[in-house]
Amino acid sequence: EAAAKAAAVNADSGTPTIFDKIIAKEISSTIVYEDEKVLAFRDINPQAPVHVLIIPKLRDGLTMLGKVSVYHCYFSRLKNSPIAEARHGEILSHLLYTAKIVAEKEGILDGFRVVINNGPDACQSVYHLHLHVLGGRQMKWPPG
Ligand code: DGP
Repeated sequence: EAAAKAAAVNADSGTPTIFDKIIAKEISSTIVYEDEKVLAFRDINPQAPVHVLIIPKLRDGLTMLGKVSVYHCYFSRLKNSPIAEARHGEILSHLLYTAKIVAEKEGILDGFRVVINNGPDACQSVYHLHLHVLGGRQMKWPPG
């Protein structure tokens, strides 16, 4: 089953990232929630007592939420990074709904933050769309 998943992931149009290996369970992670469409696991470098990443299992042409200006493409692979289109509406809403499920499971419904770092200017480091769910401490605004 893991091999089938990996093959499906490799067939999509985005460049494979470390998150594909996490989905295929080739790299271990602490999974908080999983269904057929999304995987939620603890960030390796937590910025809050609760720091969970939520990713779509099949990127289906979706790597980023929005386009990166070519002037800011430090890495050539970003030039063709697939971005959200109308057809991604269902998975985008499912990702956001999963943030609520994760917050509920982690006991942080009274206050949590959902972050998407999009593109180099926002310090996106893994080009597989992901939501950060942060909580368990007082958040500050504006974020750095
Ligand atoms: P971003 O900077 O928004 O692209 O966030 C990427 C996050 O991914 C960053 O907070 C660290 C996390 N991360 C990177 N590699 C791994 C990994 O192998 N395992 C886990 N659990 N998290 C990772």
